[in-house]
Amino acid sequence: MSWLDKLKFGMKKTAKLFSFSKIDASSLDELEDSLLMADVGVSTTEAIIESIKKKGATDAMSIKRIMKEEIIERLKPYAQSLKINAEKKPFIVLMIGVNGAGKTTTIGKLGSFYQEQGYQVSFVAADTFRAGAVDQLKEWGKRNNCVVYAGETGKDAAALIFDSIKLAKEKKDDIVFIDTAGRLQNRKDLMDELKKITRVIQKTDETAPHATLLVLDATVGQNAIMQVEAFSSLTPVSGLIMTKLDGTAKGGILLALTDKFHLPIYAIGVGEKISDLSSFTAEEYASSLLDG
Ligand SMILES: Nc1nc2c(ncn2[C@@H]2O[C@H](COP(=O)(O)OP(=O)(O)OP(=O)(O)O)[C@@H](O)[C@H]2O)c(=O)[nH]1
Ligand SMILES: [Mg+2]
Repeated sequence: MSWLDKLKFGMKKTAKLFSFSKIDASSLDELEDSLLMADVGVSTTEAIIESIKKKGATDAMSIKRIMKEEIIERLKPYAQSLKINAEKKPFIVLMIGVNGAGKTTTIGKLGSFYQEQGYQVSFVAADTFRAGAVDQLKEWGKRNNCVVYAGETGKDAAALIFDSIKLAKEKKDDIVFIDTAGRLQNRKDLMDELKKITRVIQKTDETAPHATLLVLDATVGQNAIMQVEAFSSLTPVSGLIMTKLDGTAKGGILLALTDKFHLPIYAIGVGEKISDLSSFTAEEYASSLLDG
């Protein structure tokens, strides 16, 4: 299955919410409910409904067309790719997010993506909190045949990162992906640790981290909004990665997120395999929602 098929297949549960055939006076209310249920968010939902009313659309075909146009227009500015600035050597990418969002898996996938483009990539196993986390990243390192800088579980993550960046500089790595422990906003100790991590990274290069990617699990729906708020309050987030779009009824959350935070979506995850990462395009996303 191509990634687009996977996305379409995965988004079926979300798309189902929009599969209407007959339109009458109550349909727009129904559509409004469906959009909210798909976690599209209030403001985007209102804009879509307004647009349908303004354009006087009454049949299912033209309503879908208007919805699609509206969605593409809203998402287009945020469909960006992560640009690697070659002047930064290494280009330091910090991956953050709550437990289980898909940080480690996404690093594995991104490593493969950038290596294929000729970059020398390495990983830093800075999740020194969860037992097994270091081995999990080492597995991804093996799959990619790339270096994984690691220490022992329980040791200070910030110190490990500092040392690893030094090594990466010596080895002339082009891109370093730093895996971090999953943390929820109620874990003040871990949230403070993240601040420390960014401070320490800045000591190696005051312009670093050159990208801080917040990884979000699309299946959590509206909760993703709180996650962006919590992480952004600790450290500047440069962009989002949405994982698990291969099986969610809440795929509309992308619209709510971009609308509220204006952050680029650098990639989307559509499965657990190394190749299950794709760049995000507004057209394909809208099509996966509406074209069935
Ligand atoms: N279906 C699907 N599963 C995914 C995707 N991305 C990650 N996963 C799965 O989600 C689970 C958690 O992924 P991890 O990469 O370990 O998540 P993490 O954020 O590193 O988790 P912690 O380190 O525990 O905070 C794993 O079983 C992954 O295989 C995706 O895009 N689609
Ligand atoms: Mg992890």
